[in-house]
Amino acid sequence: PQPVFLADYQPPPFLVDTVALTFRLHPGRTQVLSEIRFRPNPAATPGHDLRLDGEGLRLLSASIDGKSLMAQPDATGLTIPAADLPEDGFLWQAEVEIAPEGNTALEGLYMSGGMYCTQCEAEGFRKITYYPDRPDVMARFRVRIESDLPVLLSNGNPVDSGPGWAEWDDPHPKPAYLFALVGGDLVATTDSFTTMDGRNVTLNIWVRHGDEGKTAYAMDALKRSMAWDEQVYGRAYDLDIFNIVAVDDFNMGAMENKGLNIFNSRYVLATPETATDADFASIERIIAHEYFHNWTGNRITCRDWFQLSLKEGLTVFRDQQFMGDMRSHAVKRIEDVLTLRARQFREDAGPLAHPVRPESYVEINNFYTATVYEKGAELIRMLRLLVGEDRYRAALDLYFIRHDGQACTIEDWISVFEEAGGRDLSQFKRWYGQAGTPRIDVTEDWQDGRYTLTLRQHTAPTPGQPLKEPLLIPVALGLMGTDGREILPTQVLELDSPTLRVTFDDLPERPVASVLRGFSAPVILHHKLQSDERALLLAHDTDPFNRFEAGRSLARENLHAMVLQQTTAPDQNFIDALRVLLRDDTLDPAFRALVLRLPEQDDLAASLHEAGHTPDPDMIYDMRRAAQTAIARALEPDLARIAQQMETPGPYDPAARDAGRRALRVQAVTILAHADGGTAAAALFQSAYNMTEQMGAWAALLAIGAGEQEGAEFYRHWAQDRLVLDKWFMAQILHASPDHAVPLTDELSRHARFDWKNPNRFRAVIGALGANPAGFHRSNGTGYQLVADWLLRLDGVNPQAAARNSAVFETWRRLDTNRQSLIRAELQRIAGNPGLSRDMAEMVARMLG
Ligand code: BAL
Ligand code: ZN
Repeated sequence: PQPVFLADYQPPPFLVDTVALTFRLHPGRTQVLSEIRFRPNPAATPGHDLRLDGEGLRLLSASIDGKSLMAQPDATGLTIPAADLPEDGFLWQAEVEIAPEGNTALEGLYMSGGMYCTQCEAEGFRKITYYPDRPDVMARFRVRIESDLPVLLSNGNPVDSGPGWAEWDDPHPKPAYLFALVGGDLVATTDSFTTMDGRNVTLNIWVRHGDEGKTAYAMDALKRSMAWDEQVYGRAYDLDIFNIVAVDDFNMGAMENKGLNIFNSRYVLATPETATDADFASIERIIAHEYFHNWTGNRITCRDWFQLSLKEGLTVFRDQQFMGDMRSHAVKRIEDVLTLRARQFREDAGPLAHPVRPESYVEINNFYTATVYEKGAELIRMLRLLVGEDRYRAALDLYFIRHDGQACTIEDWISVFEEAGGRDLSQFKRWYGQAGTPRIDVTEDWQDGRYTLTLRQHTAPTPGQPLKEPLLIPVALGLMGTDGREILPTQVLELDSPTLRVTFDDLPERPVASVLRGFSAPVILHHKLQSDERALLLAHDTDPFNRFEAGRSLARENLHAMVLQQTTAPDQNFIDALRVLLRDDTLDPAFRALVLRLPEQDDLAASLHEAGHTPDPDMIYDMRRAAQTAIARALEPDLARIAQQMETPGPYDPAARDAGRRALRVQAVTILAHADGGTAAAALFQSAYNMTEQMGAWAALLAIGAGEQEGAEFYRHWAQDRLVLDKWFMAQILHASPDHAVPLTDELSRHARFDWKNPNRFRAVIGALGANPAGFHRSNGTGYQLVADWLLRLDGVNPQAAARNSAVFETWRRLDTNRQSLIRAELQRIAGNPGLSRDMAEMVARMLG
């Protein structure tokens, strides 16, 4: 397949005013009737043929202005010659047949547990009917659904309904990717919200019978999201009804279809007994994210898919702000940076690296990535820092006024910041086009009372981009005195050339620099500090992110030393610093939990590689465990005290305060297990009244090779709850020992409840092996082989999910030559498979480079 290039963009030759669709939902032969009113696009050259996208459709009839025609579809659509098209516009009518019951790719119209539902982003609408399926064609949709199913939903407001039918009208022009339809035997939780402009909005969350008791938190999160977008961005909801539907089989987390959000059920359904605090937080975040898309994505959408970050980066940034406001900004920022490093830095450092605005793609589904989403959000965070909060808000106001109802580009976005921010941002714009994570090296000089700080930026080559230009990088800096007092409060330096030197005179002593406060830019910082300086920042930095970061750097340096010198314990001063932190009851428990958590195996592999070493997954696993054991032995009484002290009496409250206490308690028990043989964890498992502690305790047991009896108990109790069952599968594999992980995954993949066509279940089993580095990277290659076998099998039914899971191999080039050749062989085996999907072919080709 040919790649699509950003540089080749052409405006659509025809625009669409209205779309009327009739769906006759019927097992075995669903029919879709379309009436589409086209007119020539004044912005395009005249005289074009009409090209409509369409895949897997059986065309029954077609006509233009009532005159039937014999269209000859090809594999990707059909073309009507210009000569057959009336000059001023025309009505296209067509009747197609589709087979949602056989649609395992979960794209277009498909079935999940007896319910009809859709997923059209990015290019799923063409699997429903013939249409110019591109985001810059925005039209008004009216939909009629005919079916015996009791609940029939589509976008917009309900018009009318009767036995066996329902009609919906969406007054807001939208691209086809935001179309949605649902038909099923569903039950709603209903509430309402009155907008700031006085509109009374009905809110429904539709679920399968039996799940209605699990929607309260999602509904609460929705109402808080609606209020927040009004207060913070001045954006109100614009329809009379907002429907959310939970679906078990879903490729993404959720989808922001206008007025009809469709969610993976794991991001809707929760009770204290079945969902962890992390699940509750994900639900809150994703409900907010999809709701926020109503303005950033739906009313203002993307001109083409290269601009995807225009809506995704911005909406992630908005959901991050919301979560910070709802919970804790400090903790949220640390968690976001941990995710960014784990997913986006990893992507940026390997063969799948691409710019926030890619220049080409074969399959756009392969670009719903951490770079487009999370790095995209970081770019907006930097823009806000560079122009200031007030001008950020002014820029957003301008964006909403100027571009409402339009399909836009990154250029449109940058322009509102240039105008409202009063500055030229052409250099900043490079961030959108240049892949790779910049590295900043910091050096210091102290002479005669003059302190000089030198910052140097460098970005390593990435695929297709051998040379990098200097970026505009905001670096937030503060200076601390050795007594722990702040000498210089935060100021933002703008590093816009390869090197920046700043000097500070008249300082009473050599300061300790706190660089990149708040993680002010998505970069890898190299700033050598003595361990007592790090300990000082950990204890006293006024910036909570850098306080955390000081602890993390200490941990990483200790673990690196253990791996490289094969010592079996971290330095005493690291353990002492942890003890001080653990005993400081003035500190937020959630913050303490984060600092106590050692860097993950993958973080250590990446940082060792970055430092010029070849990471050894087995050694990393062993040394991380050895460090846990040493910490557990040294801090046993403190950890035991914390485990008791952090008990939350109940009833369960998912809010940040109690969630933080539970996080610290579980973290304490997890470390403690390395000293007490799991006694505290086993006790917590038995006494837990919520899934967070039950799951946390069981995981702590699994990690020390115990927990078998608890696992059996867990299964007996939860086997009928499909979301909890995902946890049962996943935890065992994630925490399995290196030699047990592959055989266990193989065994569980034969389990009667391993429904591999369900994306959540596939991720919980095959995905979990990839998330267990020492297990996946067994040097005999059995992990690679098992995963490749499953990817090939999944590719045959669901290419999008298979391609997404294939990114597990993206770090292969940093490994030793034996592992590299084993992975290369698996990637080549996949690449050579006849009938490989376009999705998978592109991913594997990029990884093989
Ligand atoms: N637009 C796809 C799902 C999401 O990012 O909200
Ligand atoms: Zn999104």
